[in-house]
Parts: sequence; C-alpha cells; structure tokens
Amino acid sequence: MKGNKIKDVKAFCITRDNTPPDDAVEALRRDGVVCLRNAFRQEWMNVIEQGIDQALSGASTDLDIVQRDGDAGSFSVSSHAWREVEPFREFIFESHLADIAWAMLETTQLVLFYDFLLIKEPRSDNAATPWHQDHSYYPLDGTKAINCWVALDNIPKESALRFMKGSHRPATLFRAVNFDEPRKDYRHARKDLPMPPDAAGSDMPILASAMSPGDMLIWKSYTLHSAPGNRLDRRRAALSVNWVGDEIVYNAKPSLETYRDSTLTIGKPIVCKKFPLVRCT
Ligand SMILES: O=C(O)CCC(=O)C(=O)O
Repeated sequence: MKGNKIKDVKAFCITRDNTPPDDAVEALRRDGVVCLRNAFRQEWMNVIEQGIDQALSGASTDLDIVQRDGDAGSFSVSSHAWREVEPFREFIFESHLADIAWAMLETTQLVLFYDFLLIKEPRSDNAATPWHQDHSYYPLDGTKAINCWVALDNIPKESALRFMKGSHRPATLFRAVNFDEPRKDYRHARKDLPMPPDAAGSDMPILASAMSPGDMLIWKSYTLHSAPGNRLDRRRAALSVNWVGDEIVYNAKPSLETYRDSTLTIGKPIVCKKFPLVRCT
C-alpha cells in the first residue's frame, strides 16, 4: 500500500425496481468491485439473522468456529448452507438478490455457486483475511463469477474489506493462500501459480468503504482483496452469495468439497442440483 490513501469503493443506489444502475455495472467492469447502498431492507436482514441463528445452532453442516491465539473473540465461517438453512434459501431465491447478480454479471445464465457466512465476533483482532482472489480456490475456468457480500452490521472503514482496484484485469490466476496459517501452504495450492502480489509494497490503488446493514459489495472472483481482524467491541458479520455465469466450466483442479460435485464433467458448465440455474434468457 506504500503510503497509499485508501479511497472509497464506488457506490450506487439500486433503482426503484431493484435493479442496479448501468453505472454500477460499468464500475464493476472497470474496478473489479462496487458497492450498492441500501440494497436490502430490514425485513431481509431479519430473515438472514434467523438463518444465522439456525446455522450456528447446528443446521449448517459446514461450519467452523475458530479462536486465534490472543483473541477474546472467535470467528465463525459457514459455507454452502442454503439447502439446510431455510432462511438463507428464502433470501437467495425470493429476494431481488438474483436479479441484481444477473445484471451485474452481464450473463445470460445465472448459476448459484454457494453461500458464505462470516462472523467476526467482538475483539477477534487477529481474524484477518490475507490478500487473495476467490477464483484461486475454485475448480473453474472462465471469468464470469462474482461475490455478493451483504453487510449485516455497521462496519467502519478500518474494519472493512480492502480491494486492489482493477486487479481482476488481466485475469491472472494467483496461488491460493492458507487463511489459517498464511506462512504455510494451502492444502489445495497449485504451486505452478505465482503468489498474490504484496499490497504493502505495491502502489496499486486500494479501495475500502464503511458499510451499513443492507449495503452490498459485489466483486469479481479475480479481484484481489483482504480484510483486517475485528478490533471492535461489536460483531462484524456478512453473508455473501457467490454466482457464476456464461463460459464458466469445471476444470477438476483440486479444491474443497464446497466447490465440487460428483456429477460435474471437465469442460462443461456446473449446473446441477448443488449449483442450480436461477435465471436465464
Ligand atoms: O469479510 C471478510 O473479512 C473476508 C471475506 C472474503 O475475503 C471473502 O468472502 O472472500
């Protein structure tokens, strides 16, 4: 970051019919990340909170709760819970989320990839997320993949996600890093890939924005991003929903079970029961 001042992520309001303005689509294309303010009202936040209660009390079968050395608070990570957690299913399939994702991804086909809940409890200071790109973890070729990250709490800029502006272009794939122990290799890391660039020594513009509940960040799966731990005395939580579109095909590279299914075929789209087609023209 080389003394770089962190600038705001470009922010937009969704239109009255719950679609993103063209400028937001253009900003995502250019910067690799965009913020939609007030994308979801309190009613949808309440549905997500019901989902969190269920996910944390046993409904999510892929849930990790971790407490880092020296931290008073833990952090919880749940993946691909929509089939077990009814309120998450309701939010993903019955809110206007898919309409927004469809427009932002500029795709004819919109496929649900997985949901991801991340709760950094108060004073989980060391629960930092290292610089990475989401695509490094996916067994997928193609570039039409986005993450729709809905803030559930007030998040000041110093606790917010950070992005390297424009780092999704060209679509260079970097090596997956180990979130738990960044100095050790990630178990599915592809050693033929370069490590992500070191933001500390880079003069690439860094973007970050304070968020309010219901605001949503959308970024491309090749955009480099990171996040600090939660030094606040309150929760810092988000539910993100990841989508893929046209030209995304399975490549069978080693990955977590979350991103695979036994029915997938190399070189073919990933549509199946686990990754359903949600919109198409
Ligand atoms: O919210 C965070 O702290 C990190 C989220 C993230 O990096 C991701 O979902 O890929």
